[in-house]
Amino acid sequence: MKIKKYTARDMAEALQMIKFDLGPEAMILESRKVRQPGILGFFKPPVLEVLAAVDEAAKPRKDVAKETFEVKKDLAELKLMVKDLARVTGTETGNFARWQERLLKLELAPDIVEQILLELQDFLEEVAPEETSGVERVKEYLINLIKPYYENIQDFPLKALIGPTGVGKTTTLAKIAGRLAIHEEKPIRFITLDTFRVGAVEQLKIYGKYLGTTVKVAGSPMELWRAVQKQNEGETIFIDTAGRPSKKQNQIQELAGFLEAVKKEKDIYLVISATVKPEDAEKIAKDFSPCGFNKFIVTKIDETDKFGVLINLIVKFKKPIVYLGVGQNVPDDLISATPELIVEQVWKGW
Ligand SMILES: Nc1nc2c(ncn2[C@@H]2O[C@H](COP(=O)(O)OP(=O)(O)OP(=O)(O)O)[C@@H](O)[C@H]2O)c(=O)[nH]1
Ligand SMILES: [Mg+2]
Repeated sequence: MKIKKYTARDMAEALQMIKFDLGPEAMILESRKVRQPGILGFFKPPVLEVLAAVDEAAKPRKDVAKETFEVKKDLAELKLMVKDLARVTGTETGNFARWQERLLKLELAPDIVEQILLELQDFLEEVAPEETSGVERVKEYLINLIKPYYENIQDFPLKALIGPTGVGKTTTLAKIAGRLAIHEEKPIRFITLDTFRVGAVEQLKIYGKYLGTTVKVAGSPMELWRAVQKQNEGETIFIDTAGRPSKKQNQIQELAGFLEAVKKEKDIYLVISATVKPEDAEKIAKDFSPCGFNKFIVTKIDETDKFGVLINLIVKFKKPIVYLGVGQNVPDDLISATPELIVEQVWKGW
């Protein structure tokens, strides 16, 4: 008895190899799908490993022309059978590849998708992306992936919002302050560093008036330091800042200088719009890192339908997204973010 192992794309190809090599009397002993070796193998379709045997004492081979004809006939029949089987079992393109495609469509970063596929490999090969059990398993994986960044979050009564131009810093500041002042009846105060944009101070003053507080303008780090020293017990101070294009590193450094002058512990929220491309969001976070932000806020969730960026930011910068801005209404269009809520939001793009 001669036993040999063959690796092929599918059963049809394996059979062709076996018949050619061992002759038509060969028997299939075993077949199984295996992943190709190495990391890249995860992203390629699995191959078929077939163990075949032939009794060498069996009849001598038929002539080659006849044998070739028979192999071709067998092959055609087999191809049909394999196709039918794939249709019936719904594995025509392979669950694994389909998961990869769907996860990338959520705009999750390719390395995060790779991590999910690697860690849940066995499970995802068996379950289609349409099945609830598969979706729940991946959601649970993502929740656990971002959860560590939500543990022991501190909340400081001094808060600054920074970020690119027009992302909704001032509006979001008014939303958070509004929650405190209106819903919790806590004292608040506004300071703005935005002496740059025409109308910026007036914009904040309107919100201040609505929430029963004044606005102090700080034109230098020293003025900011002085304004913050006057903080009363139980009061929360909000610092609004001018939008800084992330390419302008000198402006970001200047902003970092202002924030460093405040020696108190504080929350620095980097505000990013959900409408930017995922790679741009990461670039913005990198560019603003000299300011030492400790939390993210993602705004304009209502203006897009792909939210993978939420998970990308948390995982890559190891910081939580604590609020989602979901519209222009102050203070209502603001949601406190939890890992569960973030993953649900991401799944809206599924
Ligand atoms: N759709 C939507 N619009 C928002 C959201 N947050 C803010 N906006 C709008 O975005 C625009 C800019 O908001 P601002 O708060 O002035 O933005 P900013 O970041 O302070 O802008 P600069 O100070 O000029 O850098 C306004 O029209 C807001 O109403 C949101 O969550 N969803
Ligand atoms: Mg502003």
